[in-house]
Amino acid sequence: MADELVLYTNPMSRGRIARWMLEEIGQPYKTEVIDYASTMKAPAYLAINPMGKVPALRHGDAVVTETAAICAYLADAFPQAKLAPPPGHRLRAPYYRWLFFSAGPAEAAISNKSLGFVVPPERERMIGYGNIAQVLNTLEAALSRSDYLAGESFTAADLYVGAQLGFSMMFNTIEKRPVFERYWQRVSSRPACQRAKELDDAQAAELKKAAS
Ligand SMILES: N[C@@H](CCC(=O)N[C@@H](CS)C(=O)NCC(=O)O)C(=O)O
Repeated sequence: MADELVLYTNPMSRGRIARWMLEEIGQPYKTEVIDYASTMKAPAYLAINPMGKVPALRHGDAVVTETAAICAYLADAFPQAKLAPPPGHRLRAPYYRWLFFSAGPAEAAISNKSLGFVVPPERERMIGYGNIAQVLNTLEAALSRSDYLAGESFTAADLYVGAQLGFSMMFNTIEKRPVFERYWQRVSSRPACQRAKELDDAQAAELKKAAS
């Protein structure tokens, strides 16, 4: 029997990105909702993710945390879904590049921007992302060159970068640049993204109803 896939998530979290990835993979999985006010910092969940944050994924006895790592893990664990260039392939270079760029510098830059934190210009050289304009210009240039970030087809890097840009534009954390909007439209119109959205929206509505 195949190892069980369990996504520890909350529909109002980055867990939405991990669910989208699971829908792309097309394997059966279960979700366990972790509640911000109770189970998130309870010992049972801290044993899975000591950060007390979602998402986390369990695959048999393997646990992966960090949304980008979950996406990369699933792409490699289920190569038949063709969501990553094979290990050793040259396209692995842009694939890693944009996945790590988005999970590291871009995520930090966008989070800091949403908090109104501006790196003093004289300190930019010691901050991995420099400044937010540099990050967004770099992504804009990469996305202007081709439809996808690693070769001619959609990969987990597009899923992760697309979700970050899409959600950030939705929450007005970054400006809506036409290149970002076209890219988000392209990747979010995928059936797996739509299914994940419906499932998470339904789960969010259930939680809201249960709380009222
Ligand atoms: N770097 C982590 C961030 C995870 C994260 O911050 N998750 C938030 C929800 S989007 C969370 O669980 N917050 C609960 C808390 O910190 O108590 C990732 O990419 O998965």
